[in-house]
Amino acid sequence: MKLEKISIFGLGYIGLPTAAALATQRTQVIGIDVNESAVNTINEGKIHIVEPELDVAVQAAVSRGYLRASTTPELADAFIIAVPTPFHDEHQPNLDYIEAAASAIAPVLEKGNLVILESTSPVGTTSQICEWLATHRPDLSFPHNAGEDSDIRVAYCPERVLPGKVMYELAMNDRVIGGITNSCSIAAQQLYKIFVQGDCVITDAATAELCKLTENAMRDVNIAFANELSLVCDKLDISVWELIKLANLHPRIDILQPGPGVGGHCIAVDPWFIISQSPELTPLMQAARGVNDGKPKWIVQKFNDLTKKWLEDNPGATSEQIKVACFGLAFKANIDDLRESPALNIALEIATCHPGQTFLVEPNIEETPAIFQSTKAVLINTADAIRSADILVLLVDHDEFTEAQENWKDRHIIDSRGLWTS
Ligand code: SAJ
Repeated sequence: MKLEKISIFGLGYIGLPTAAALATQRTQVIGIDVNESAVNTINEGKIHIVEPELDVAVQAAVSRGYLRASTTPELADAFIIAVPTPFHDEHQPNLDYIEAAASAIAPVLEKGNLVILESTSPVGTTSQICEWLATHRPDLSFPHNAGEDSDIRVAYCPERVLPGKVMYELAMNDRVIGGITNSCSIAAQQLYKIFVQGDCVITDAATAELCKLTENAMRDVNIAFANELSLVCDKLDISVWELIKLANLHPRIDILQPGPGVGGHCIAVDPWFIISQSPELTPLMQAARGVNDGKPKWIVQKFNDLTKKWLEDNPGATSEQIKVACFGLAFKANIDDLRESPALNIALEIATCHPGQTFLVEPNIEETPAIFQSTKAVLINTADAIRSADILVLLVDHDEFTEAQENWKDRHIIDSRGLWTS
């Protein structure tokens, strides 16, 4: 099929890198976003998010005329939807952004076009898109009822890239492509082959939807296992880091790493898309969510216990005198993304409840985040925080913290990542 011009809806952490990857292959790309300031930034050849190598790719694509951003949808050969899918209260998937994208695409659809959903979505969403588009465009036929000969082709192809390695993984990872019909899958496969060096494997839409959810749910369950072990080890006074290292020497054991909880927009959210459709069949996934969501509270409790110990070690001192430093606010190592970050929530809880000074250390941001406005917390650098703090709470395994040199044995530390005490 003709794929000379591709339109991408949603210019965030997935849409913009995908736009840049396609434009780098000399395909005309038009990115659509409701955020006017992001659109203006991209049209200047700059980026509004932090992701290694993305700035160079966008700059080159815009200056060579292959990438352009706009708030207004226009004609194209193919449309890719890469918008967020958060959840409502009670963890029910919220498809409002996808529905809005479908409504925006509908008026500019033409016979022969391809529509691809990349957003992580509950099973059935791709068929739902067909319904939404068909309602807006009764003059066109869609694959959910017209089959292989439909005017419009519709497929699901989930993104699978890891923040921090997006540009590399976009090109190298295999893709799972689930068309509503086989000709939809083949059309989508042709599009991804423009920039993907990995395999583009074809299945049906529902299997592709569940495949994406399965990948993240499995990771969540595995992290929960590591987090649960960390509680057991703490009680038994055993190093969980050494334990996992030793267990992983077994050829069929591969335990992940405990941390302060699971953050980001994916791993902590996606299992709910499976659970909400089959609550009675998913006790394991629900338990994993509970274990991972309980970890931040456990860390705060550890902090309160350590504060008591510090006061015992320093007779006559008051808790107002204790200076605390929280190392890391991002949801994982070496990124600036604070969305759904357990580290951020733990630091906020400490800054709110601790009567003394709280220092925040986050090498990837420049200003104290606004949510700390009503606290006395201030952002300082790693060396100053290590020097000045009485209690050190290590929350994110940023390289800068790994490289820090200190005699940790003499310090009061909560090390949620095993960097300084393992
Ligand atoms: N984490 C741990 N221990 C570990 C690994 C991770 O506590 O051993 C924590 C991290 O600190 C972070 C959270 O889990 O808070 C999630 O981090 P992550 O690196 O596991 O995953 P994400 O959310 O950055 O990206 C995931 C990836 N999915 C899988 O690896 C199965 C990525 O490939 C997906 O594209 C992405 O979700 C997505 O967009 O769905």
